[in-house]
Amino acid sequence: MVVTLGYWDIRGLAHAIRLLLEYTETPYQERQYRPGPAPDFDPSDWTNEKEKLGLDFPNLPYLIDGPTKLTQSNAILRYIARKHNMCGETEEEILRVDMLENQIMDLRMSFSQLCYNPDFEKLKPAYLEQLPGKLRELSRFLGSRPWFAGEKCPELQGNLGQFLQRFEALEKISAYMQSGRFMKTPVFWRTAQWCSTKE
Ligand SMILES: N[C@@H](CCC(=O)N[C@@H](CS)C(=O)NCC(=O)O)C(=O)O
Repeated sequence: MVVTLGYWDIRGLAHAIRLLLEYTETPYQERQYRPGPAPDFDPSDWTNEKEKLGLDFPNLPYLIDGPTKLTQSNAILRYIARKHNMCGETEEEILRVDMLENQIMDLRMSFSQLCYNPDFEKLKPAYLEQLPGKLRELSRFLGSRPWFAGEKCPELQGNLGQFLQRFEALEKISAYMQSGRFMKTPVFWRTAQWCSTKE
């Protein structure tokens, strides 16, 4: 059965879900919601449907898989991952997945808070100052393992960079990235100060 992924017409919180759907060869279709033009960015394409989909906690992204309807991006990722035994097997693996899920969410949220802040340029130096430390933690966590469970940044040239190369070289991911379905940009919604338009 084809699952439906609903989200805005940006990468945002749906990107990891799209990658996982592609990687697991899950047949899916997208319902991409499109806000109206500036300056109002009318969200009614979404809000008109929001309460009619039978979602317990109506939000974007959502995934509808037959009778199963869910929101919360990490719950969606875990739902797909569980079907393919990708949540870790040993206690150590499960713990690494749990920690990483939340650590990455914190990193993404601090980045998106910066990108949606009207004082983006003012706040950027402090953000960039703490970023290498955060990436070093991530790099240490990956260590010499092949898999976990912007600005020029040397931390991304070591094992994290190689991890990214391994990830993007996965057959399904590489095919997706070369397909018309892949969304390089925009990463954020129309009101963000960084990467809110299509390149
Ligand atoms: N914790 C939620 C956050 C969801 C969220 O903030 N969604 C934003 C887009 S990134 C949205 O526009 N939601 C639609 C709404 O609030 O009606 C998740 O991880 O899925």
